[in-house]
Parts: sequence; structure tokens; C-alpha cells
Amino acid sequence: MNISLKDLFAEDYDFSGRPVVALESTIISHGMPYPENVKTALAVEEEVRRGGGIPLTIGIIKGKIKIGMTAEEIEEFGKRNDVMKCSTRDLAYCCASGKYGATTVAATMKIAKAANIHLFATGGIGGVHREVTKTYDISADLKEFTESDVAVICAGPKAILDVAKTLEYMETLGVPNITLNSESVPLFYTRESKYKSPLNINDNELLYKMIKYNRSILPNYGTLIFNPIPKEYSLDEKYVEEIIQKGIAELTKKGISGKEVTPFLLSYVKEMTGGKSLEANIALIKNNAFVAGTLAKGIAKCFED
Ligand code: PSU
Ligand code: MN
Repeated sequence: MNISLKDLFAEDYDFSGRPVVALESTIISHGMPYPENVKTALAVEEEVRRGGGIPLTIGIIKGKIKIGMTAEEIEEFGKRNDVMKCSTRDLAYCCASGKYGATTVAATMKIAKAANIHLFATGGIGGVHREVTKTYDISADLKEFTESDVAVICAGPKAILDVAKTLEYMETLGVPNITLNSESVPLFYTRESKYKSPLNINDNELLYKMIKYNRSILPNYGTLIFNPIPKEYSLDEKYVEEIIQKGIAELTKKGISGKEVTPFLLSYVKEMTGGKSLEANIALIKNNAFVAGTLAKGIAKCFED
């Protein structure tokens, strides 16, 4: 018999019409150290609620996809060191072998779509890496925007990426890409940049209308939404940039590649900023979760028939 993604769910989930916000779990297992990771994941859920949405953290527990992890499950994910980082290509292996798996943006989008969830908040998405001409490293997160009709709110392309190439790649794929309340593309740790946003929207009703229209113009496409980090947490771009360049040199020297690249750079930047980048990371995710909470009802409505 043919197995569908839904057959791998821990329960029979269907969130149609509900003001839900999906949350990923890679950020818990591979994006931050314990115990900040668990504390942040729970605070992020609270921010979604404060904004008026229902948070659903997604992860794989002993081979079963759980949508809406409990606080105990989140704690377990934060502590274990055998949780697999699962992008879309890892989902089948993780479920087939009964392992614990943390879902990346791409994997979370695919799962969200199968459960009729159309909104997802995270910190930063993966993108085109700076060494792309040598490594070909382009995150599977980008491609997923052409396959899953989920709006993803993040704080911009991670500063560790090649921002210009990431933006160009999304243009090539034809993915709607907007920034909320700003003319420029935010760079994760910094609020503004020299890159002009492809589209700036300051009006929620317009955003909903656009998503609704795209259901027929670009069926199965997601929307990439940038939400700048709050001013008081924004780091100095030059300061972060110098550290990132050292981190990339270190990475190349150590021969780190593939799925280890992003976790290595995030922890390198954290060490070198004396934890300041982690503080910024926590603030921006919470902010994204709150904004997603405020949009949850409106976006769920866009998918009512
Ligand atoms: N942004 C963060 N922390 C993270 C990630 C992004 O601030 O941990 C994770 C997300 O889960 C994203 C993944 O989907 O990194 C991208 O990994 P890769 O570049 O290997 O595709
Ligand atoms: Mn990669």
C-alpha cells in the first residue's frame, strides 16, 4: 500500500480554518545550546498565543511526526544529543528507523502543508551560501517554497549567507517575497541593509488578499515574509560581518560541509559575540512568533473555501 505523509503523523491532524502557527524544531536541537533552546521554544509558543494564534511545534518522536509537541517533549529535544537534523530528504529515513528528528524550515513546511497549516514562524531560513561557487551549498528551504503553500515569517536571510544570491534565487523560483514595514531586506541580526526589499507591505488586508490570489496564480507556492528584528536588539552589521568572515575561514579550514555548516556558523558567531548574537536570535524569533500570532486568523481565512 502507498504510504502518504499523513500516515507518518502521530495523530490524525487537520488544522483547516484554525488560527494556527507552525514552529520548527531544528532551532531547538541544532540552533541553540541547552537550556536557552528549551526556554526560547516555550517563550516563542507564548508569543504566538499573545498575538492571538495557536502554536504548534513540529518534530519527530521515535519515527512519528508530532504536530504540537508538549513542553516535556520540547525539553527532551533540547537535552538529547541524538536528534537528527531533518530536512525534506531525511524525513523518510528518520520515520522508517524510528528515530528522533528535528525539522528544518523545508521539512516543517512540507509537514504543515499536509496538515492544512498555512503559517509558520521561525528565526531565519536557509539560503545560498557564500561559498556557493565552490560548494554548491543552497539550502533545500528555498526550493520548498515552490512546493508548499505556507507563509513563512522570518527575520531575513541569515547574515551567514550570500544575501544577494539568496534574493536572486528566490526571484528565479518565482516565490513571492515581501518585507513587513520596511523598504530594505533585514539581515537577521540587523534591522536594515543596503538590499532593497522586492516588495514592502504595511497593510495586513493587502497581504491576505495577495495570498488568496496566489492560491490560483501560484498553487502550492509559499510566501516568504521578512520581519525586521526589533531596534533595541539589532546588532552592528560591520561587527557581525567581521566575525562571520572569520567563521567561514574556520569552516573551510576544518573541512565542515553539508548540513553541519549552518549549526557550526551559528555557534561560532555566538562564541565570538560573547552571546550577543544568541540574545538577538532569541529576540527576533519571539518577535516573529508574535507577529505570526496576529496574522494567524487572517491567513487561515485565506484558505477557507
Ligand atoms: N536559523 C536559525 N537557526 C537555525 C536555522 C535557521 O537562526 O537553527 C535552521 C533552520 O531549521 C533552517 C536550517 O531550516 O537551519 C537550514 O539549514 P541548511 O542551511 O543546512 O539547509
Ligand atoms: Mn546546506
